[in-house]
Amino acid sequence: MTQSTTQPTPADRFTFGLWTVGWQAQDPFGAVTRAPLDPVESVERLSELGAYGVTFHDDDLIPFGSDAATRDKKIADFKAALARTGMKVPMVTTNLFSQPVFKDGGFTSNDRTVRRYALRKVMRNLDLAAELGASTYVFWGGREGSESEAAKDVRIALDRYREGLDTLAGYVKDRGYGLRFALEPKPNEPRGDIILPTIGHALAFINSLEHADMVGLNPEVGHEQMAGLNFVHGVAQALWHGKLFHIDLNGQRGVKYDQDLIFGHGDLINAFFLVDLLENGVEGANSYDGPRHFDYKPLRTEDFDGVWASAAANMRTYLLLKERALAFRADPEVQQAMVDAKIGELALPTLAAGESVEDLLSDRSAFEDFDAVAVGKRGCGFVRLNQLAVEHLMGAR
Ligand code: GLT
Ligand code: MN
Ligand code: MN
Repeated sequence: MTQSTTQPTPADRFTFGLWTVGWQAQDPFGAVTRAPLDPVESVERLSELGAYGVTFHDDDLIPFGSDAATRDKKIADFKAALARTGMKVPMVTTNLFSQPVFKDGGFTSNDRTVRRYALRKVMRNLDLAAELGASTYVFWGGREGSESEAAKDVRIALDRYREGLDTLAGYVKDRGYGLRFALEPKPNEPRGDIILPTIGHALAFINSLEHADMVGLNPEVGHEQMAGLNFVHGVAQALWHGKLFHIDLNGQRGVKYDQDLIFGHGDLINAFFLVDLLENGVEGANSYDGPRHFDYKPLRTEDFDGVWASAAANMRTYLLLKERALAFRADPEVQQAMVDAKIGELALPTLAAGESVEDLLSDRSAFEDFDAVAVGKRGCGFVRLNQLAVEHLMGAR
């Protein structure tokens, strides 16, 4: 293992939310354990570590309630740091969850005045996102939900969610901004139940939008795993629909609260196959070429040395997994095991080119003469393949 391949560079396109390294580590049971971090310092430190860029919520950069002069100064300082370091801002998002006004949601609050305020808050930040050259605008609806079925009619809430996104997408198109929207699903937390809880729910919802062409997904590792779902499967389906617009990488250990661990510090085997999917996607299939965005929380136990160590750990873990995934694919034994397991055969259409249903019906080998019992006894060879993956992952091959 050479150091060079796991030393991140901007070409790897690693990005971090300002809210990740800047998390002060307050949780429902305890106070902050770290001082606030200036966004300028985050840009500089992440750049030194080899990152490509940063992302932010409006309130991460400009504290909520700031006056116009403070706002202008914060933006100017941030822009200067970007110019000094060459760091980019590929994605921007809105905080529609921290302030008490959003306690029942932004786009789906029962209170119409809150919904109108939410739209204006997003519009103002869309202007800034466009100015900074971002290409993706994320919508994580953490407060769009309820704790009681009596409190919200989900069918009507979805009408309002759609209205909000249609209005904002129309705004982006009218202004000629080069932004696409990426919805980020999550099953629960902070609300008891969140609307658009999984990748699948969000994909179906997108189909109902007026500007569906410019709306895709920003799935997060931990959010699917909180629901016991396989993240690699979800991302593969998002890719299949051409809807993987962005991705939030982190770690999660099973069905529990949202841990936002360092990438790879949760389900490592799933992380290995995720990197394999992103880096070595099946030829011809939709592939992902966007930023590798880390949305994690440095552990509450850490000081600032631990914060920067954890930022570096995300990138190094990703690059190590990429290296292992490439070695896995290049291993002749793996290639043979894939042939034995008929991995390539799945790409063959089930009917031959030009074959009709009548042709299939008259093909005796497909049914009358097919020995289903014998074929049913045949092993698939998947264990061997999986063990080879585990051995590559462990550095044992
Ligand atoms: C919040 C959430 C994340 C989202 C961010 C974007 S904010 O920290 O936990 O998963 O990606 O709004
Ligand atoms: Mn999360
Ligand atoms: Mn996220």
